[in-house]
Amino acid sequence: QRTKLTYESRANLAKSPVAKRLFNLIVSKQTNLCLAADLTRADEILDVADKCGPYICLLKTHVDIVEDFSEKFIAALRALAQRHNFLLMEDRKFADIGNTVSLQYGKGIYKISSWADLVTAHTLPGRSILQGLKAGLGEGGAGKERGVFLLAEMSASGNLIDAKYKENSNKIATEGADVDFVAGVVCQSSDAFAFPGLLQLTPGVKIDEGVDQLGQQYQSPEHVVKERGADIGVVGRGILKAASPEQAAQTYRDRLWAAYQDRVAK
Ligand code: BMP
Repeated sequence: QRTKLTYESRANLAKSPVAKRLFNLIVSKQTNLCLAADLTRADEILDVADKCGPYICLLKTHVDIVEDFSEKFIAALRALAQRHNFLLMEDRKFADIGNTVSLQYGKGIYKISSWADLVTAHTLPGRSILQGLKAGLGEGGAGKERGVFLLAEMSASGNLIDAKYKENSNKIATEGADVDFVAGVVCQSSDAFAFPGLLQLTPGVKIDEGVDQLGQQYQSPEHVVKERGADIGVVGRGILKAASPEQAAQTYRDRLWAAYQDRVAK
């Protein structure tokens, strides 16, 4: 059972070079916290990335909500990622035909493949989503370690994903020629996939469990790690809206890490 194995042992099983790097980073830094930096100004994102950087393994962006996006912002974000040793994930949730996805990944204003270590994608279009992303590596991303997390479940109440969709998403993540590009799965439960070389990224984490006004559903750090199989917990507003985001990041990091240690000890 993958949830009983340590991150160290799973690093050796990973087929994706980025997944291997992320497993090892989690171990060396002792954090399985991902910060969802959902802020709309570049300086706000850089500020929270600098303050929370020591406590996170991954910083997740929605770059299309940044009102003053610039190449300078990306350079500064990459510098912070290097200084504090975390990876960058652009949560683009690609979901189109291969050709369109390749353009969205490599071109346009954002040139995502040139700076994001990881991206997210829906499995809705099928396997061609992986081929499209690989094609979009282009000049900016070619030769660099890049990978994708595929969505197999969502935290939104009333979402349309059923058991069959989840099972087929697992097949796309674990079978075929492009699995070396898949670093993990975004999901809500450990039965979404079994292969221990992939990472489970689980959003919808908050110390105060409950729902927001727009369908988001929250579980505690302990619950997502111990009951749902999360390898990395994603926290946005639980940190961003706290009186001290830095202190909140530390608390989430401590609780997620303790829950992981409990999980593998038993
Ligand atoms: P928050 O903790 O503030 O609710 O933020 C959750 C983050 O995780 C958001 O960036 C959202 O886009 C993302 N997310 C999610 O909430 N549920 C999913 O199923 C998949 C996601 O990527």
